[in-house]
Amino acid sequence: MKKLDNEGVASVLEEIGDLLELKGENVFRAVTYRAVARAIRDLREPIADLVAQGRLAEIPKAGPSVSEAITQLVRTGESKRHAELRAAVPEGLITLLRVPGVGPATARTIYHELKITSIDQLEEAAKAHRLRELPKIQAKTEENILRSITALRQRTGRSLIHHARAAAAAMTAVLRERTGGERISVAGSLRRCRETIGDVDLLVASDDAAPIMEAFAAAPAVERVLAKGETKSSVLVARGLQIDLRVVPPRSWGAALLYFTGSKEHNVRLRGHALKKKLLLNEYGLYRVGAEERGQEIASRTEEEIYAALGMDWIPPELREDHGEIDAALAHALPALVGLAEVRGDTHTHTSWTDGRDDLAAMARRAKAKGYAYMAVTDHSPGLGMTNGLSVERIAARRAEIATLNAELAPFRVLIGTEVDIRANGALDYPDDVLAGLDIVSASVHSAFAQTRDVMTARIVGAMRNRFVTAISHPTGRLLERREPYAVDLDAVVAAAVETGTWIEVNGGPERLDLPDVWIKKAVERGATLVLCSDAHAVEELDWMELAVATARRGWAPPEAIVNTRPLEEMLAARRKR
Ligand code: DGT
Ligand code: CA
Ligand code: CA
Ligand code: ZN
Repeated sequence: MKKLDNEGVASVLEEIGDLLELKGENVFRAVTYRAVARAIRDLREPIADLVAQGRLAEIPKAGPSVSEAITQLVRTGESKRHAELRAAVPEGLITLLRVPGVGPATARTIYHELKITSIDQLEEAAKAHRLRELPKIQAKTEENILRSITALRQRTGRSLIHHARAAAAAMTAVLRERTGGERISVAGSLRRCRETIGDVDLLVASDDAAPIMEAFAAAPAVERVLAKGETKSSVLVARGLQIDLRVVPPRSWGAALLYFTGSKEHNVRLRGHALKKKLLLNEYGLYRVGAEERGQEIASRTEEEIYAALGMDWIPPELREDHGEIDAALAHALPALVGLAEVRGDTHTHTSWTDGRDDLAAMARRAKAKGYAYMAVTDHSPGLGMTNGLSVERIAARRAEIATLNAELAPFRVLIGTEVDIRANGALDYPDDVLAGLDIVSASVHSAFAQTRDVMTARIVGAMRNRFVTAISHPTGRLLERREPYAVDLDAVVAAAVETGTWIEVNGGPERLDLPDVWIKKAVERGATLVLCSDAHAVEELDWMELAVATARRGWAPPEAIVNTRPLEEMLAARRKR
């Protein structure tokens, strides 16, 4: 029996919604299933507990038939309604729906009019402009579909870091509970906080591997056991994510953690450096060449003692990419990297006034509870019709709400800001006199991504030259595993940041992580000012600041390069443009 967690239940309910719509049933039924799916994703406890305690009525909109589906999914891993719908809807139709931008209505039209049942056929038809001849499908939709198919093909199968982190945390909790006090750590790319994760690597120190292997394979999140050995096992969890577990002897903990954290390139360089000192480094320890057989290691218990025996400072995992960190560690010249505790506020957040889920009061209270001194609310400008952008009148109304909140939360401060659209022609979506009255103005590109590199660069740099623009948001526009960055000359953007004093955002949204790490390093070297942000659209997403911090650390950024490590007044003073 396949056990489903909250994410698993939510995705089946979402698919029921899609299937209902594909079948042409009442859309409101579909909307209900999707709303409940979203509520389950947002739950802070296992849906199985709600089922067990008869508390499904606590989920808004979960009527009798939705509740029945949830109960069946939790108890058996399957839902009768889902199975019936799958049987009633042709497979080809479901396939078309996998293309982002193809909703149920479009899928039905394409399927019935053109008898298209595969993504290859859909691509062919779009290229031949046969889609735009269909009722209710415009040329623009056809172009979007073609772009989505290209994006689908670009997917590497790597996971976004927040999904990998959640899976690793859940598994670590299970291992901790079932196996006692052993040391447990993530390793691999997740410990290095790479922007996407191939698989999760977990490491446990113990002399008794068998019970740990058992607990791992039997963990609730496991969908399939790929391999189960004496000291190494692999499983699949939700979304096709793989988790590898290795159990290592406690005396080799440091050497194993070093080895399995990688990167491979870092390890290779480190071993080469060891060999120059006639030392051998492997996953068990550091040895004098020739002495490894006798098991007399020079160092092995901690990473610190191994690096020290090699004459180096301990290297933070985020830097272990062979980007110069080994030479810096030898010279005792590694940068002091920014840490989460140094961040004093979040300057890019959204609320239910535009496309956020939670209201400003909830967002501000959570930001304060996180220990911040300030939070800027930066809802969208009206250019983004789809996100219900704030008209100038609505901004004005917002000030009263902010004043009330500031009275309640003092000394914490809510700042009024905007994420203002940079229109295709380079103009900003609010006039200067509106921008002048705001505390934080973040400018960003959300449209016309296909512009040439020169046009896009001029568009962005032009916005940065506006004296009221505080920061440039998500500068490359990439969406990891979904959309390539637009063409833009980042050298010119960094130069403009230095010249004008505009901050460059490091957006912690797990799909963005933008500015990317390699560019952060260049921007810091050239003296640009960075600002770390969550871009949260819901209270729990304020935690995405952690990912902005991780990305900044991967870019070697010290706290001095980051404006929101400063107290409120200093941060505000740093908005002055040159
Ligand atoms: P990923 O999973 O693609 O996001 O990237 P990693 O870095 O987590 O790679 P993974 O899972 O294949 O291996 C985890 C670590 O184990 C890796 O960072 C370094 C170490 N490792 C694995 N295979 C080798 C190898 O053939 N040589 C060396 N030196 N190290 C390896
Ligand atoms: Ca890995
Ligand atoms: Ca692995
Ligand atoms: Zn935003």
